[in-house]
Amino acid sequence: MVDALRVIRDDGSTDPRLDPKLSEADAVRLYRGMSLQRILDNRMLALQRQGRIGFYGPSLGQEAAIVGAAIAMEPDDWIVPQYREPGAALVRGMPLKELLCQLMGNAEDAVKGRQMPCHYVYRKGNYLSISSPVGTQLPHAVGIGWAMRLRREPHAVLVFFGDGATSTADFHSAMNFAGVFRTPTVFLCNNNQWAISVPVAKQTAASTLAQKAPAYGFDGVRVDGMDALAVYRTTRDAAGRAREGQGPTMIEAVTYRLGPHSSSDDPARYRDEAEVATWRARDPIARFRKYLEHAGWWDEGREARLEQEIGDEITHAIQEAERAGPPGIDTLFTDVYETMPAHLREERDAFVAFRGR
Ligand SMILES: Cc1ncc(C[n+]2csc(CCOP(=O)(O)OP(=O)(O)O)c2C)c(N)n1
Ligand SMILES: [Mg+2]
Repeated sequence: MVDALRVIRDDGSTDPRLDPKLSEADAVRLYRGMSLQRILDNRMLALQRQGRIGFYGPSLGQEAAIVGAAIAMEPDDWIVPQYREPGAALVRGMPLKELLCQLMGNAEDAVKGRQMPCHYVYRKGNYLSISSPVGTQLPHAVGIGWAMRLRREPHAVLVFFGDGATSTADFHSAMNFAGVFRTPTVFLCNNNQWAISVPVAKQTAASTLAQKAPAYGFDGVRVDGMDALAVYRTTRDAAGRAREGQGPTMIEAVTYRLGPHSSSDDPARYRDEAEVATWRARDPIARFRKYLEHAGWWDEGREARLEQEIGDEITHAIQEAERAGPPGIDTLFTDVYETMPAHLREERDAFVAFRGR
């Protein structure tokens, strides 16, 4: 088992010294958020195979490390995602239909089809638009935190990134700036053991990723990322310290990418199924369900109702999103200049006329 902070024991009981003592309602909300992300992933991978969306990146195995962290943040805090965190946007209130419209890049997509599928943005939930290049979100997140300090806004920023991102120059710049200027940043590294086909052992010679944080002058904590309560507790505490002006924390959530990197990847070509099976046995959703059952908050009936409800919501969202058409052709020309210059107007008019023919 991973050498990291754990709260939920194998039998579903919790370590009393570490248990964040969630209410039943909050625990069920967390479970629902994880289940929604899991069911959504499976449905979207199928939708991609049917050609109804172009691309998808699932979060299978990382639900606790994503939803557990997102739920620990306050509504005024910011979330800066990597690209595997639709579950975080959804728990912040992003409507499923809006998420589906982004995947389809249609007229009702907030970013008008200009981003790759899975590059969600949810402005109302302080959920930043995704930047594709690995690691570039880290300086963005630190910059948001620095701006908050300058404006004396007592909020925190949670930034997600992968093990692969720790090899980028942006990781170093962001961690160093955060340490020196004590920005209110929670660095959440989802160490899912792989960066597409590169294993974490080829990513770093350090024995953990969390141990990099002290070199930048702040704490790094290693938690069992398959344990939603461990992730929740650690993130909640780190965000609390950040809001009080005590600076950044790095959390290394030890997880595993149970699925492919994306719908374009076949992990059977580079990793051993036996390794996957070992990690599958630590499934974060099954683990949390055990905890709910142990607390007397869950049973077969509630599980069946939840699955049905989520399945229906997704089906409804797909139907609604598929009703929207493609973005208007003129949107190719908008949003670059506040007032469109004459040459661009001319090009647009010519293009629209050409399309009309
Ligand atoms: C600068 C850059 N190089 C390469 C890629 C292609 N790429 C996309 S995701 C990825 C792996 C990232 O791995 P990790 O940070 O561990 O995140 P994970 O996918 O495991 O969640 C790579 C190499 C990219 N998007 N940007
Ligand atoms: Mg990774």
